[in-house]
Amino acid sequence: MDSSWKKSVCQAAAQHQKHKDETYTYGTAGFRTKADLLDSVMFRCGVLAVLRSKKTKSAIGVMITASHNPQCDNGVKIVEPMGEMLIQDWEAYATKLANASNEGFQDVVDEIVNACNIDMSVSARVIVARDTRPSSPKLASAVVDAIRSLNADYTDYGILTTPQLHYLVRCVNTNGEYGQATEEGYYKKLSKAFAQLKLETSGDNAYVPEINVDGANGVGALKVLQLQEELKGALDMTVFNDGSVGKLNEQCGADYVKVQQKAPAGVKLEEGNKFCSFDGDADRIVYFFKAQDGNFRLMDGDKIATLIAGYLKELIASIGLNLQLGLVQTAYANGSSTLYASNEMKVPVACAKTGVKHLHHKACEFDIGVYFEANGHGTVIFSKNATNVIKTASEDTSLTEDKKQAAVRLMNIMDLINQTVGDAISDMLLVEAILQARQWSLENWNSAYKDLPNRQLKVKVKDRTAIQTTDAERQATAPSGLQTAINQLVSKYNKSRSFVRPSGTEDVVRVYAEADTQTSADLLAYDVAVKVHELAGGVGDPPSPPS
Ligand code: G16
Repeated sequence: MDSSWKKSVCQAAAQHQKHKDETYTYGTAGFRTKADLLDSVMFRCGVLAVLRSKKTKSAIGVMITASHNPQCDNGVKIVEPMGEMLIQDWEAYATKLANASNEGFQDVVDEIVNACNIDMSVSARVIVARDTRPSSPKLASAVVDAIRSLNADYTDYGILTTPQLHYLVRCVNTNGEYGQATEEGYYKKLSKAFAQLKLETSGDNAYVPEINVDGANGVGALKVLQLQEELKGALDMTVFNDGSVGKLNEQCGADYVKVQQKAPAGVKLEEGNKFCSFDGDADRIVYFFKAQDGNFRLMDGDKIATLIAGYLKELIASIGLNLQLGLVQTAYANGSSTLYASNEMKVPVACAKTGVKHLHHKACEFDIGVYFEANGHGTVIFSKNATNVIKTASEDTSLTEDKKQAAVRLMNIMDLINQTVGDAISDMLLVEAILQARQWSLENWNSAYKDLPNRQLKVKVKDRTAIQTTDAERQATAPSGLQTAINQLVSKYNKSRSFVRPSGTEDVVRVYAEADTQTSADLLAYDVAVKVHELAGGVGDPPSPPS
């Protein structure tokens, strides 16, 4: 077999030397760290994407982004042929390749080729995109260097949201069946489905087709404006934090709003108006508003998930379809949302580890799997069976007009949803379509259930892998004594719960606590954070008590 590729990839790799002392970890959503440490990682992920493409005989996606992290960070997400995150077996190869010494690089490539039985003569195709970070163009060119050195095909789409790249990968690999493989095709697919979901309404309608979007000073702000043109007035969007003044994710964006439980900077919170926040690569969304009592109200991923699941369940029942709908959450899901979904909505609820890759996998167990993290990252996936059953119903002339209309609505909903991954733009349109159908304001939506007060904190430790967990991250198995201490602290408060886990995107341990009052939730989170600092090698000063 021609092995000239070895020489060319090694020559190219020499231009992208690994930092000798750096160890790279494949985290919750790929590699993520300070941008200036990532050149070799990007090159090697480019190599890995080519190998994966040869193995699957399909196009593979590479997205350069650090999503919700600060602007100085960057990262890479690798996308599978149908638009999912890289499969777990290959995360191990990615880690090994990223950490190979400069001298050992070719050996690790050979090892992957042999272990996966990859035919290097097969053609490969990689699709590349990046977010708006200043470091992204250079890192994207490291990926492209790798692809070129292996003589593979590639398309560099420039600046896109992460979910747009996931969409494009699936379009390419389904020869357009999922949609047209262009950015324009994405806007057209979504806006067509949204227009068809619009209902004629009259009388007492609390829904207003207007929304204020906090773009996190990132790519979502740019793309939502492009969508606006295609929507042709069906939804009036005003964009804040569009990147013209502020910094990416700084005091704005979905993560800031969710964790701080307050409106982002740059947004004037006025009663009666509807707001949402995207994160840095527009794969998360949370809604918020100023309630009649003058207070800030957050509609997080849990509220979005229950809105969607409730509506889909009703549509399925109205047609009389026998499809199992389930909801997948993580340990961060507010206890009230889980109770509401299982007791009131009668929807089965599953719990997965943090990371959409885990939730997506679990959601595949249902005919219709709604999955959302509380942080606003989520989507809905329809099994092949569900898709066929819904399509058949939409064409069934023996059904009553009402049932047929409901089936057609479900078809349009399937088109509106980006089933490959959580997508802030698509999720926003879906929420708007449901609110419109229900004739609801955010106050109406919010009244479904009341969140338990909660608090999230971060603790800096020497080595966050000292924290180990089990039971979908709800219990800590290491360091010794930590879980017992958490149990004791939790028992001091009513309706309380707390857990800790190492972040897979930031160098911190995350602490979550909820309880019957905000004061209790704040105190519990603080007490647990102190324990983490004490037992898990905290660095710097111990956490400060709540003010
Ligand atoms: C990524 C993942 C999410 C996860 C988040 C935080 O989001 O895709 O599933 O919830 O990181 O993870 P961790 O708590 O491990 O830091 P994003 O939007 O930053 O890509």
